[in-house]
Amino acid sequence: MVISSLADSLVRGFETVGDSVSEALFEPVIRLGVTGLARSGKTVFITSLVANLLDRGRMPGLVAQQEGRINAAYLQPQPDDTVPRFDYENHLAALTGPKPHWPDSTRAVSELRLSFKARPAGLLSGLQGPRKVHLDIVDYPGEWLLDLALLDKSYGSWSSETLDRITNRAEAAGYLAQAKAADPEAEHDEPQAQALAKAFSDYLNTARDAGYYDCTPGRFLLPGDLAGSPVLTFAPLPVEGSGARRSLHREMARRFEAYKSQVVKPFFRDHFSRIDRQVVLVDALGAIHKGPQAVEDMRRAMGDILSAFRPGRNAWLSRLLLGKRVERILFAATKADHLHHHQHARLTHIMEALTRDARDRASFAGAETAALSLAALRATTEEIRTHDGVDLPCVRGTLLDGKQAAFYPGELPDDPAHLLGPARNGAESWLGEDYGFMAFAPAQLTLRPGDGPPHIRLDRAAQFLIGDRL
Ligand SMILES: Nc1nc2c(ncn2[C@@H]2O[C@H](COP(=O)(O)OP(=O)(O)OP(=O)(O)O)[C@@H](O)[C@H]2O)c(=O)[nH]1
Ligand SMILES: [Mg+2]
Repeated sequence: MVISSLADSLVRGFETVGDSVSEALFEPVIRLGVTGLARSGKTVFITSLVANLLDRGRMPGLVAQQEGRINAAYLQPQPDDTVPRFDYENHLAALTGPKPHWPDSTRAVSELRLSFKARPAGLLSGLQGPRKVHLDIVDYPGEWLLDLALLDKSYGSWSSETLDRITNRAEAAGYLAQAKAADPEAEHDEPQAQALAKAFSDYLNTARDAGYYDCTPGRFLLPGDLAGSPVLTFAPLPVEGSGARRSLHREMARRFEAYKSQVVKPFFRDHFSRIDRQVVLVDALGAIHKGPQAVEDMRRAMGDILSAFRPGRNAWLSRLLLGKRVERILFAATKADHLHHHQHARLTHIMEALTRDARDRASFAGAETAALSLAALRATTEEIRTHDGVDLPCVRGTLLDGKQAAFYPGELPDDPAHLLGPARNGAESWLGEDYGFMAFAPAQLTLRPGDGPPHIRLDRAAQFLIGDRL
């Protein structure tokens, strides 16, 4: 324990030295983390952000662009040789090709470096020539942040909390029956351990699809290279004490500890601890469509995700960060092109309310935070349709089957409490209003030279996240 935390501190120490050396050479590096739960819009966000930073015709909200200070922006090989590169070209081809479609789901961390040549702002602008600023964008699943809470738990306490939480969920019935039939104190038997782990990860996947967001351990959903390895072959069992030697209980507990030290900690050490700016993407409209329980669950998951940005609560993480902090955090509701712009402010208020608890409990150790609603890739146009004598603000787009449709999603409340209140009080469905959700395909585009793909407020997001450093 002592040795590993010492080693962690050393690694951070060296990185800090490395960062300040490149700062000293006037090539500052901004490390931007992009996260969110599954399907929240991370891949589309990064792809469109990069395309719009390369071709900045639609980025008037980025002050350096507005002031004509960005001379060039270009992609470069990223500095981390062992992290997969974010597959920008293929994702962009999917979104903007002749048959536009959404990119495939991504399951692991990836990274991309974009470099700018920009003249500094203000007085220095005339005196200094352009300097280089590097932007390293890191895409990682929000579920991995939820795992931070596991570090404080023993196998026994994690098991009992998890079993308590899922006991009434229909999706968990199959796993719970298997867990009940197992004898944790019997001798460890690998096929049985694998069957339990498989049933538990099947449960996690079904639960996530059903709208639950508390689906940890995160790597069970996104195993990548670790699929089938012992660190992912454990599951919660009703256990007491520390378990007999060679028992199923003892082996599961050992693997739980291995998951913490060999999966969770390296992620925080190698990726999370180096982030300067962070955007947390949230598919709030998707959750509202699924119903009150999904909204409540998402609110809780957001609270847990955000606790990673208040490291005071976790001694290990505080030691690892050595006082370094994320300087800015943006909470963005994605896919705002599903709403007519007259509802965008309401979506932003809901976003603010969803994260308020987490923000109130402690400020993010001095980080500046903001909330907004955006569409990384605008797939719709707006129109007013009259229905039963009432004007409905609609959006129109192409459905996944190629048909055109106009769509009215329902009226979000002025006061977010009208959604979050019932959600918190366990309502089964929304009273009165039904919130629709329609899956639009990306629109066919003909881009003018110098323009990136169409978006909503991506320039404002970029200004908040990196504008002050350009
Ligand atoms: N209309 C619209 N839909 C969007 C937008 N961004 C994302 N989507 C939808 O949301 C889905 C998920 O987007 P991704 O960017 O793949 O989300 P992700 O967070 O990378 O998902 P995983 O990699 O599976 O975790 C897409 O397939 C689209 O259907 C947007 O700006 N507008
Ligand atoms: Mg993705």
